[in-house]
Amino acid sequence: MGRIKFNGVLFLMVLQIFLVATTTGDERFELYIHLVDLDGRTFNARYDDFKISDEDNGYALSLGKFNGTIEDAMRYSENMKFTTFDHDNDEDDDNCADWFESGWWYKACSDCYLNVPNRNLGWWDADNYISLKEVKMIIRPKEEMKK
Ligand SMILES: [Ca+2]
Repeated sequence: MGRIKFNGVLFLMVLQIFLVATTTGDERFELYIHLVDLDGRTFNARYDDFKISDEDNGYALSLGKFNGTIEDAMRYSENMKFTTFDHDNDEDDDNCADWFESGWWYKACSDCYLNVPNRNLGWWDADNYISLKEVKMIIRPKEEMKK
């Protein structure tokens, strides 16, 4: 199973391009995250109103309501701006993007690590850090919520 090595900016650009290209107004998007741990157990985390603010607001994250089979670990990053190597928007004394070699909506730093090239991918579930061998982030229109 290969792992795509996005740098933070590319990752953001892909997200932004998708959201801009597909948003026609008041559509909402669901973020569906599929996780597989080292023992092959699968989990999912779903957020029903995934949004990223514009560049002027630092691509801040908002998530909507959570549903899933694991803890709501991404919530910790909600409202955080995106941090990259050259834009330290996190609350840590250092730059979390430097530590983890990738961009993310870091706070100090994160409760989930889904985009880290040289460390274990992982997700905090209560007091357990679940190491992951596979992560998929899927963004799809929330059809039933269209006005
Ligand atoms: Ca910092």
